[in-house]
Amino acid sequence: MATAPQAFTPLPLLAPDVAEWVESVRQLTTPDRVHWCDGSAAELARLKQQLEKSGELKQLNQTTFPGCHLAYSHPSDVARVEHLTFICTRNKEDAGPNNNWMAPEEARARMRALFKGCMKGRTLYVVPYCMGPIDSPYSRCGVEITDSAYVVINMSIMTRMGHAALERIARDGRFVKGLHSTGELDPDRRFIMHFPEDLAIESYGSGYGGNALLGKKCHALRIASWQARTEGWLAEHMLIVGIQNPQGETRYIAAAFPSACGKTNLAMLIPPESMPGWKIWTVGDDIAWLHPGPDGRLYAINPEAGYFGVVPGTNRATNKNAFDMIHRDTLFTNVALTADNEPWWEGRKLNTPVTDWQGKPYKTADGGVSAHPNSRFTVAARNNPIYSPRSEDPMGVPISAIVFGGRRREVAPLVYEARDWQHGVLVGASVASETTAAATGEVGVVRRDPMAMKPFAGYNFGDYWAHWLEVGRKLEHPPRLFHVNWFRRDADGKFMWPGFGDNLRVMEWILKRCAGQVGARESAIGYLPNPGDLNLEGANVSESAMKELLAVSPDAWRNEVSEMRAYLKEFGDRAPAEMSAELDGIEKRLG
Ligand code: GTP
Ligand code: SPV
Ligand code: MN
Repeated sequence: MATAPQAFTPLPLLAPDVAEWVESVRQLTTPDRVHWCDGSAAELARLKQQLEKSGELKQLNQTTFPGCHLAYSHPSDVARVEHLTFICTRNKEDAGPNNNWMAPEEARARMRALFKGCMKGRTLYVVPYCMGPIDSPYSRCGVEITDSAYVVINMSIMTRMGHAALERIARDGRFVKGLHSTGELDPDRRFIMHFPEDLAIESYGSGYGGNALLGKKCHALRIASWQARTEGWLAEHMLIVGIQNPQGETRYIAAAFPSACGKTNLAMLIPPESMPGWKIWTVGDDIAWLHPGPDGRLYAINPEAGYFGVVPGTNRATNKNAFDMIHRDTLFTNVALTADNEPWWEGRKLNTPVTDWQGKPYKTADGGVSAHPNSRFTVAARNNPIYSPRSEDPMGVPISAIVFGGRRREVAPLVYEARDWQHGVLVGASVASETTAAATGEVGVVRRDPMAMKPFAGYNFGDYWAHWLEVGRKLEHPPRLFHVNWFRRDADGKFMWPGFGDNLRVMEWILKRCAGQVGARESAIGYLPNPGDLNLEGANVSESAMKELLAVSPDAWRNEVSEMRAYLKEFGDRAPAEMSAELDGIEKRLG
């Protein structure tokens, strides 16, 4: 068999299946070179240098932003493309009405045609990666083949990438196969295909975020959720945060909010000055893998090793931790530039932009945005000043509460607690949220986004809810389940809740509920804080606003219940009967 010219490396010998697969992809895509990534600092430096030379990466002001770079993506390739994302199961029903579906043979044939010869003149990079701590029994490995050095750099920050991962693959004897090419970046020749039955992903025509960094949404959510169902765990779109109270006790919370709805911010929260003694520890900001532990509690690991975070809105007041963190060794994508060659974005507060996210001259007078609303930073988790040492714990952290949330200007109160796990599954399934710039399409439209997983569940939501119910039944000490909404607006369209650091006030109530230290007011939809139980000392929120934030409007909720019934109907027999029973309960309590 002819082999492509490639640097000598003993690595493939460690995992023969990988070598075989790489060779078959090489024959299909015909790259000029094959490079096996070892994940070393030297390799990373070389890749950056190479991209600087080709103009794909721009070095930023090295005095104020040491080690930072800027990349512009193609203007048509700036977010996840949900309409071009498919779950290709043998049985269409297994993908469910929540996913686009294509028959596996048809999808494979289409992708084969696209991939054929697509790497001519390019380098094929082999990126072995591990999702989760290398020594955790809960971690899972994959190999991404890509022709984008930008993707390699991102993967080296976002995952445990390189030699150690390949060694683990050899030990595990299995891995997720992810094949990616930026192709022509033509939206008409762009597909993100998932083959959960084969643990495989094929992505063509995009170089951006969740479309291209295959370890993230494609593997750690779509493929992993499928695996989790068969193996008895959960793969979720959740942050994981440790909250240390003034007594020095740390409790862990996992929270599922849809894309661009506050996960990174909550995971890195800075306590308000009026709450001295509290401390926050970030375990993860986007994805959680949750396993029932031997003690009957639910344990979470963060499969990622870095953050691919929303840049706009990040400043000293909203998230000083993130603001400081992205001042070194950070890769920015699609932000604007100042005259001093510093990155700039809406809400940075300091300085002004001279060029926009496409590198074109920017006139502030135009009124449009200069950084793309979905511009992102990629940075290693270890750069986070409050990175939890428990993030590296192979067994993960015990979860006291799971919090669901959406971005809703009305209806959903600031916080409420589900009656029990089964009711909580309905609460999670009922999450609705305004769409954001994290995916292409209209922004600000309310849609159902169950458990913040609408774009990421790798199988039928009906089966997914049944699986959630099953996991809850098996847990002797399940976490309590809550719903929050930081995004209620008043008649003038202004946010009624200060949000950000002040969200700790809500977290404190949640933790007190978990510890049985505070009562609650029972309502038709669940338990709400009694007046006076939320610590509002030093918070800038009026009594009337608080009343509104914690109100449950029977009319709005009757409407919500009937919409939810219609939504469940879409899933036919696959939607568990327990969900309708929970809706009956709410309706009855509403009177
Ligand atoms: P993904 O990375 O897309 O999954 O997003 P995310 O859920 O991590 O959202 P992130 O924390 O990056 O926040 C998205 C946007 O919401 C940013 O512009 C934030 O400034 C804003 N935001 C976050 N938390 C709050 C809050 O409590 N209140 C308000 N009003 N805005 C917030
Ligand atoms: C999201 O959209 O939820 C993200 C960004 O976290 S991406 O990696 O593009 O999925
Ligand atoms: Mn996300």
